[in-house]
Amino acid sequence: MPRSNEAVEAFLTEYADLMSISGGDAFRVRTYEKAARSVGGYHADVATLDLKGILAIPNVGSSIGEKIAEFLRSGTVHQLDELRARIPAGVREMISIPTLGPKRAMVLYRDLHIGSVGELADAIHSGMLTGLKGFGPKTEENILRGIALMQQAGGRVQLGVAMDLAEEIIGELSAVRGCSKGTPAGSLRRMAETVGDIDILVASDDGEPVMEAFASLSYVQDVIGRGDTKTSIRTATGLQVDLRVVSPAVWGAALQYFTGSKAHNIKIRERAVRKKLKLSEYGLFHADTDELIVAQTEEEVYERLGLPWIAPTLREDRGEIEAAVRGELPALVRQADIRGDLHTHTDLTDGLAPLEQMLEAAAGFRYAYYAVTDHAPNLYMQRMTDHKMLAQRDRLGSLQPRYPKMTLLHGTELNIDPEGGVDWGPEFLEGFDVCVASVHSHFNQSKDEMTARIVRACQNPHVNVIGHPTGRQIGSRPPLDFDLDEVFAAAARTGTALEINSFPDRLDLRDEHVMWAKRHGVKFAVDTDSHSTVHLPFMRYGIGTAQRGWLTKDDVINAWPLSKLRRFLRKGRA
Ligand code: DGT
Ligand code: CA
Ligand code: CA
Ligand code: ZN
Repeated sequence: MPRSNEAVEAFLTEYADLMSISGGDAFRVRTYEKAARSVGGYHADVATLDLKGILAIPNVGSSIGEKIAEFLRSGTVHQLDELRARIPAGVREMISIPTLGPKRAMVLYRDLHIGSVGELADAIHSGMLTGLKGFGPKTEENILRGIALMQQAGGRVQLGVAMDLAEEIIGELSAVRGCSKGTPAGSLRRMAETVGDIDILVASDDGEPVMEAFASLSYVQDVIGRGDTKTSIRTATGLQVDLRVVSPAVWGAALQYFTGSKAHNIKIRERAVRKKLKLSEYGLFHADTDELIVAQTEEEVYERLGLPWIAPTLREDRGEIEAAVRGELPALVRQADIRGDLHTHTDLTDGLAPLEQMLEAAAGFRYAYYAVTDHAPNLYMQRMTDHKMLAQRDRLGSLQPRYPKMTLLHGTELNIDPEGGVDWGPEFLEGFDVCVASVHSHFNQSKDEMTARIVRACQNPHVNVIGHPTGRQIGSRPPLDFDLDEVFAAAARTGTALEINSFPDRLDLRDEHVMWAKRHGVKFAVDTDSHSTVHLPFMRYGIGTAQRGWLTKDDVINAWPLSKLRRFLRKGRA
């Protein structure tokens, strides 16, 4: 997603929150929220648009359009600055508690003069909120959980945010003379779900111009440290970026070193020591003579240690070195193996782009098949009806001839009700090519109820994929509480795939759970859950997660040829 769209989405969202907390008109607040989402999902980079172009974005009217133009011109919007000045920083921080929300934050501030996250936690613990309208014990518990989630996130950012910024920076540094290559390293290269800081490695025999270019990038707020081989900066959003510049001659050793993880590297270095070798970011050396053996490529470094190259996504010391020794590393699923996406939306429900646009964009990925899975009727605010669903199916059929190489599948995303039932009965469900089913309500059932609910959904002969199985949202919503072993066993037994939702704030199932589910024999669908064309590229994050869970293409149903996929989707039905 273009960074300027993200920045505009963030300022519109903040504006809506601050309006809401200062008692602004609810309808106007909603208008800004809608516009924020539209800009975030818009296919073109807003920074390249004139006012007329900006006003063509859905849900953007003239007053919002002018604010966007002002923001793009000057980096700020005066009405937003005024609101920020009126509302104390502590209260603004309270809004970001995912389980509180601006309205309740306003009540607490106005009626109880609670002005910070810390004061709020104290107030709950001391019983100050007891009896306050709209704050039952359950709500208080939720707020405390939200505060804990926020503190756990502890300044780490989501993979998608970090990757976008890293790739932009690498793009700019690649243009510097003498710079022969650049790549993300650290947790980013390992595709970890969150990133503490961004590490970038660049190869050049002349570090100075690269450091100079880096320190003067537009995102730089502070230069934390600057040297010949390493410079660290902090961006305006508080994210640290470490840049290392090494000679191309030692690229492989440096890349191995700075990719980590620390735990993986410790084991690798121990292995070197046992072979009377020494490994550093400058190369692999004989321990006694300090003579350089290899440094140029990672492959050489691993090979000289008696190992095949190990993919960065595996380097977490979860058994990859032992597997490498035995010659049993998995042939990891790659993005090129993916033949289609099985969970996507259009503007018939809460997607932002019309069907035609989604299909055009999907065709750009050279998919062999593509499923449209709009929300089913029980998610009431989406206003789905049987009639609309069938009309969409007809439209999809009539668009099929445009895509001779991409089979269009008609699906839906069902809602798993509290008892494990779904929106439609078998006759209607039979008409879909693929059904995703997800939990979208009643998140707080007991563990036993939640387990039974999802197991029952797996037992439904028409449910093919459990969407975002744990429902967690990184940094904002905790996972559902259910017995993972029971659900994994049920999914494997019934031929129900579990989703790896590629949305960077979900990545659900997460890596460890993927590994765990695979041991039960579960199959997976790596899907984007796209609500806009700009979400389709999120597939790479789902693939990263699948690789971190040690999956091969045999484990991933949307890496299969259509005929094999279709058999799986029948679930043994005639
Ligand atoms: P993060 O930033 O918390 O998401 O995780 P990483 O893995 O990116 O950690 P970071 O940024 O501290 O360091 C990047 C890599 O550099 C790390 O994975 C291994 C290597 N590295 C950094 N400092 C050390 C160190 O003191 N000892 C060793 N063995 N490796 C280090
Ligand atoms: Ca890092
Ligand atoms: Ca670092
Ligand atoms: Zn969805």
